[in-house]
Amino acid sequence: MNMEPWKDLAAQLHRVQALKFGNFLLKSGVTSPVYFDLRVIVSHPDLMNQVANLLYHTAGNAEVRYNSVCGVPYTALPLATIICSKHLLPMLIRRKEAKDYGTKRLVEGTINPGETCLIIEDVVTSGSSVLETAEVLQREGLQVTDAIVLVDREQGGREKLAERGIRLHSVFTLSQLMDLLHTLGVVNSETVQSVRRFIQENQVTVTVPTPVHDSLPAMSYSSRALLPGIHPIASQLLTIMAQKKTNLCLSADVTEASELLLLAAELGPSICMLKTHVDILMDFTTEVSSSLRGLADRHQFLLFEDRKFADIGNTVKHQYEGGIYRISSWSDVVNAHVVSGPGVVKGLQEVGRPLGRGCLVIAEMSSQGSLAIGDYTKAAVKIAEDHMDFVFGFISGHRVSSKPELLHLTPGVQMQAGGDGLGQQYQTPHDVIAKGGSDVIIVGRGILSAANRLQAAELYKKAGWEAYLSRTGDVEQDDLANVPKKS
Ligand code: 5BU
Repeated sequence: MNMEPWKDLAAQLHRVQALKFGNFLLKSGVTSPVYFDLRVIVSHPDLMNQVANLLYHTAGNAEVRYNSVCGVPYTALPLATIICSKHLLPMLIRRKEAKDYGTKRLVEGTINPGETCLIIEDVVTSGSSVLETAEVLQREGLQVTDAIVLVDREQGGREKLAERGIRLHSVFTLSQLMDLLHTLGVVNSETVQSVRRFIQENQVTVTVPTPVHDSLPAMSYSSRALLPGIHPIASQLLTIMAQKKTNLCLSADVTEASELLLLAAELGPSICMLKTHVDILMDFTTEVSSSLRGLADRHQFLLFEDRKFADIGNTVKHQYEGGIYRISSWSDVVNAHVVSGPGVVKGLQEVGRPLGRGCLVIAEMSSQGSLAIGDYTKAAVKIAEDHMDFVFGFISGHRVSSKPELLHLTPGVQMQAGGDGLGQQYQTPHDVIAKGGSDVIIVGRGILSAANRLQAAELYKKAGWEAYLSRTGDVEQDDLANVPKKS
């Protein structure tokens, strides 16, 4: 084979300092004799074309069959663009930024489920970024069989990807690249040796985590209710859901107490939870909250005051316990924004824990442009996971934690995806439960605006339950027998 194109590319990469030799402290704390910064190549159009060409030919030489191409963001995105433009191939773009709740797509372009998408990447070390992109594509129904990379650092990524059914083909392995550079007289044999040693001594052994979505689906509500150390409120809710066959929470956003109580009485048998905003009632009295409590106990559903506490610990303690609403005295569940840090949970916990109450952390919001995304969501998950003796789950658009003890409740649900003109965004029960891996659908106007609210509630109950069964493969029937019946 004529090695000139490879040799020339190796020389060019070195010339533009896309790879450097010396002593580089990596994020992991390890010192590496070689460092790649392939982002610089975007400033060199000739080089971009050269790289794109060799990536394309590497796929051809390996006889890879594919229908579309997707670059791992960001460096490989323009490379994929060049390949697709030159060879008239359809491209897909994977969004890297955190998903803005339910409606923003994670993959842009025309997705034809069943087709095969080829992944393009610049450097592979552990293989985790290729895998992340592959999982996003696979969730859209695409097949991912092969990935093409400019440099395989030979530190275990190829094997990791093979474990997940993805073949990795490289334009260069790091050893090949070193040999070429040595032949070109750019590096001395000492450097070649030290890179070889580095490769041998730095094999990535971490197991690539299974994606949050895929880690749970088969576990039934009733088996999760029995997990050791699960919060009693989570266990109670899961048991109710399994026994009543409903994952529907009614968001009872009405302004008159009589209407609220009527809803609780009529729709109580269809729901696992009733969510309130007591501060929108025109006529709240303590009799209202005690009647609500009575109805919840009679029809076996939990009460959730959607108060969204957000202040410092000391203030939320008073807001939870006192004032006219005395929320902690009747509501099983409350929720909190964690914008103020973990103190909000600690404050609420001082009041709620002795009463056996539970708290949901707001990890994402359903409204358009919500700032609860990305690192904020991650920090919210951490706060929840650090306080599992009081926090038993999340408000989020989809599953954000892989811990089966934590529940996910999702607002912004209607039978059809869309919005309300004031920023609310809707997903369908199937999107939320089957695709997103959430546990409970929270429905307000989808039911409240219907001519027959009970009938609408039954439809949501059925849709939510069917989505759950499609996720778990109907394991509920078998597991239900193990759940102790409530006396
Ligand atoms: P809807 O009528 O189904 O749109 O009502 C949704 C309810 O859920 C409403 O009470 C909101 O206050 C609540 N909600 C929400 O819509 N989105 C969120 O992110 C959170 C709460 Br947190």
